[in-house]
Amino acid sequence: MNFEKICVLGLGYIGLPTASTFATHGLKVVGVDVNPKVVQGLQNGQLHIYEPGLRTLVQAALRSGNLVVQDQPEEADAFIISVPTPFLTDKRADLSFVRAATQAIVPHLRKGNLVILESTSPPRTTMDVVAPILEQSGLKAGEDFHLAYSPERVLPGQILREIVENARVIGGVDPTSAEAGRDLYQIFVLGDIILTTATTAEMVKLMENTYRDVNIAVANEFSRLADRFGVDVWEAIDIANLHPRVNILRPGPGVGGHCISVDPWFFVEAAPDITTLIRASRNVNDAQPDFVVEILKRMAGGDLAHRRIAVLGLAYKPDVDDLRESPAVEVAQLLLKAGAEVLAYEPYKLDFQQGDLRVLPSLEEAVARAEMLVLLVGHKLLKEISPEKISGLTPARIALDTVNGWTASDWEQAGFKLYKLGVGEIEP
Ligand code: SAJ
Repeated sequence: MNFEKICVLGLGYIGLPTASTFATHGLKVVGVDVNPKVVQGLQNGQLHIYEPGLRTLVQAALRSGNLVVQDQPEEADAFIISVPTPFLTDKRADLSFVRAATQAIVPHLRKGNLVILESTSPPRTTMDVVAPILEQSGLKAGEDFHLAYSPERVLPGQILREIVENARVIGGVDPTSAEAGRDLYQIFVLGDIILTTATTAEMVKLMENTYRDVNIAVANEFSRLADRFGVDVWEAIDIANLHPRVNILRPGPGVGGHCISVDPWFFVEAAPDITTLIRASRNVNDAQPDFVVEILKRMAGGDLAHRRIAVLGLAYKPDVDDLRESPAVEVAQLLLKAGAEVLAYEPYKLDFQQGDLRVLPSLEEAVARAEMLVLLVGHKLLKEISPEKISGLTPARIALDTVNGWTASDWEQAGFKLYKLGVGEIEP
């Protein structure tokens, strides 16, 4: 199949890089977003999200004239749906954005078109939710138009490279739809393109993130065991990982972001009777912020009320500006709830505010009155803090490192008692 013009619905972390990459590869691309601020910003070359290299790519796409941004889709050869699928408070997938975007395509759908869903979705969404909406046009999926599911698997922070280089799975509602999807993505994808069914592709996406979540959960549970038995979990993991068939991930303050902490719930929702392990793993990871607060409470002598704690890092993982579902934010909120005074610093989001939680303008201000320091995110620039320099800026002399980002001996030399998550202090 040949493509000259496509419509990308949803210009977030996935849709915007996808739309821009197609545009810089010569396709006419209509980027669509329902948020007027996003549309106006992009029309003026301003981005609402941060991802290394993205600004340059978007500006090149706009300058070439191949990318236009507007609030409505229009006729095209292919439509890509890349809108969010958040979850509701009861952990069920919220498909309202997927439904609305699909509905918006209906008036513009023509015979021979290709529609691709990229949003992470519960199994069977393409077949049972998207196809029936599109068929309101009077056209039949797999007969009159092609329909496929192709999940994005790029890692935030490395999106622009991975979008091109990663292997891509394309699941069609029929084999011809998958082939049409391959014809589209091979315009810029250098990785392998694997064709399968739509529901297999949906499962693959959820399985990858669930696998990672379960593996982080076991690492987090090991950190609690190490804490109890007087062992250094980081040392124990390094030794265990020398085994040729073992690769334990890293414990930390919890699992955040918009993918790994969300996607496993889609399986649990779809099949609650057969997802015991997946649910348990989610619960272990979700409880990890409580474990961090419990350690801080021990360090504070049993009570956190009125203790001044410098919270370093609020992002969901190192070197990104994304605070969605961040366990570090959860730790900060739990500390506030326990009556502590939280002095937060997040170098990538200085304007962040959530209830009483507010980011201070500098590291110096966060530590100036602190009694304790806690490192919650392994941002490069937080890991590189000099303990000697910090000791002159803060009255605090105890610190907790939840990500194994600091070297204990350096901090001890600078006069700190450094505790680490997953390092039991019980003497052997
Ligand atoms: N984390 C740990 N320990 C680890 C690794 C990660 O606690 O050993 C935590 C991180 O700090 C973070 C969370 O897990 O809070 C998730 O981070 P991540 O780097 O593992 O993954 P994401 O959410 O940024 O991106 C994932 C990736 N999926 C997989 O690696 C299987 C990415 O490839 C997907 O495209 C993305 O989800 C997505 O969009 O689904």
